[in-house]
Amino acid sequence: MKGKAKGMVSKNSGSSGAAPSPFEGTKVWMDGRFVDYKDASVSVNSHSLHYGLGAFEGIRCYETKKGVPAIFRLDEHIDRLFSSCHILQIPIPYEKKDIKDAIIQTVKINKFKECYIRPIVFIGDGGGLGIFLKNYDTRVAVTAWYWGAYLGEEALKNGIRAKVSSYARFHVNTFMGMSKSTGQYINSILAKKEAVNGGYDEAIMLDTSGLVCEASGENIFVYSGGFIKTPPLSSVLPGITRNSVIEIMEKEMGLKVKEERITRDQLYIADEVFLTGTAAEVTPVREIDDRKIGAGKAGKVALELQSLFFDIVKGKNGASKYKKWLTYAD
Ligand code: PPE
Repeated sequence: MKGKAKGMVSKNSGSSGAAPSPFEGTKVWMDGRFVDYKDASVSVNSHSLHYGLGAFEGIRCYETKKGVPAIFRLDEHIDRLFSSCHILQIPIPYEKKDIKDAIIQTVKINKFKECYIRPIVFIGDGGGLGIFLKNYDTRVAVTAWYWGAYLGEEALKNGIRAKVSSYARFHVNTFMGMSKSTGQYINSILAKKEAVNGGYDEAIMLDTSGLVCEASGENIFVYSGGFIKTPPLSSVLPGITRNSVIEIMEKEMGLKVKEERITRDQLYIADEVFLTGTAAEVTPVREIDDRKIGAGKAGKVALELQSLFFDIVKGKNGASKYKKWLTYAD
């Protein structure tokens, strides 16, 4: 994401040398009304803080050709948030349309041109603590801030170096992976830290039987022998970017996408590997476990897809047939 927007962080600003908070000065929708970011606080005995039960979304809003910001696939993100809560048995005291409206208003009230939006459903302290929760004090907040390229602009252009993690992705019967729940991200945090400490950009996670699942915060795709492959939904988060790029590759690039199990060594010998996610967008992978992938640089398929993706999210260049994916915040 390029361009200045409110809340953008500048590495060099601030006399102490520390980057200012990207959240400072923003307004947050919390439990039905807007409050200043500094007042959007949570009790130390919030149940979610202690045990990690909560659900969230990450949604991007892009500046479009029209000059009006557009939220990408808002309905699908709201559907996934409600599905997550259904799986986790968290009652939400709002209708989907209330949350949709709260998200649109959050973009508008903060006058964002581009931003990353984070709706979160969590449990407050009203029901007390303890694993058995009888009375759910469900809280809902929508925050938004400027978040540039997740893995850096360089990563989008030239690709990243990834490492297969020593941490296994959780078993399908552990955390309920179809839900985007807060607590399960401990697994991703451990893997990401290990990868970055080892000098890599991102961690690729295998399941408990050793097959490829996804990266710490992205779905994974392989281009090999003229086909695109990606692991089936039984082992990965049902990524909304994953779903979008499958449609773009099939309809715009004439590629066949197969959802099938992938082994670690199939990654090494692939022509291309790339990651997709709301935050990471379409990021090529140029190296895995110190082995070059293809020519060892961002691949042609990944870069073409990335360019189509950016046109679509920004409502540019013949993207009109994808306008169903954009909700204008005007
Ligand atoms: N897998 C995981 C584990 C994941 O966290 C994400 C999103 C995806 C796949 C892609 O899903 P989607 O965004 O719907 O295409 N990760 C979010 C959080 C990143 C973060 O650091 O926080 C995101 O991209 O917003």
